[in-house]
Amino acid sequence: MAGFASEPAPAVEAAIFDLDGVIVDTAKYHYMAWKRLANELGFDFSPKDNERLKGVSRMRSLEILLEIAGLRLDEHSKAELAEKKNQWYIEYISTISPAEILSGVPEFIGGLRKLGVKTALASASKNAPTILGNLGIASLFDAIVDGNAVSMAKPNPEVFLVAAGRLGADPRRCIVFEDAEAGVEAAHRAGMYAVGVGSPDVLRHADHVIPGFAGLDPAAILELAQRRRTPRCTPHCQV
Ligand code: B16
Ligand code: MG
Repeated sequence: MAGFASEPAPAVEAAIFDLDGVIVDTAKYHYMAWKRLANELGFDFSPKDNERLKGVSRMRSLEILLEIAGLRLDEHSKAELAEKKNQWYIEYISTISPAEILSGVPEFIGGLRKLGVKTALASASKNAPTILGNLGIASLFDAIVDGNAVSMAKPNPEVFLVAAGRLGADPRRCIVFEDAEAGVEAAHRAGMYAVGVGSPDVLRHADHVIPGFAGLDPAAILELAQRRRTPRCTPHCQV
């Protein structure tokens, strides 16, 4: 959505949103399914362990889970376990409804769009289309990039760079909203400003941390990002 011709172009062109843990708390369903799998394999899996799985791909999540238990399995067994976990997860999210959209999210995204900021969803989840369909919020985004469209999982910046590309936005003029450490790192590697959604103790590397979107002023967040907009590109930057 473009701004009015008389308004200066916003320094922030686009806002990119993670899905799980930012738009909706599907992280709890991922946790339930991974815990069920861990218990079936004979070990426990704590919420603290689960932090390491947030934002990373399904197969990498399984590998971390097996590392925690000190288990080594062949590729075929790993594929079977990942599929089993995914079937449980699909069962858990099958009844997800708009009531589970996190507080203030539609208002915040709508407010950004009114200010002329383009919006995208960038999620590692291959189940994102089902979740967005059940929540009925696909129309909030100008572009949707999910785990089916990218091959490299966060902290690789691919998903955010593809989202910026689809929006025609300069990555250095994008803000990312993320609940996972891996996602914050991916945003920084993409050259983007990272707003952590959750606890500052977990999201230590985010440029700014918010507890959630309820009552959050879109203009205030844009101003913060614009003020802190220093070039992030290092020799490792993949922009
Ligand atoms: P799936 P996000 C990520 O979504 C989750 O945070 C992460 O826990 C999960 O392993 C990953 O999606 C893959 O999900 O198994 O549904 O393909 O946070 O990037 O929106
Ligand atoms: Mg997430």
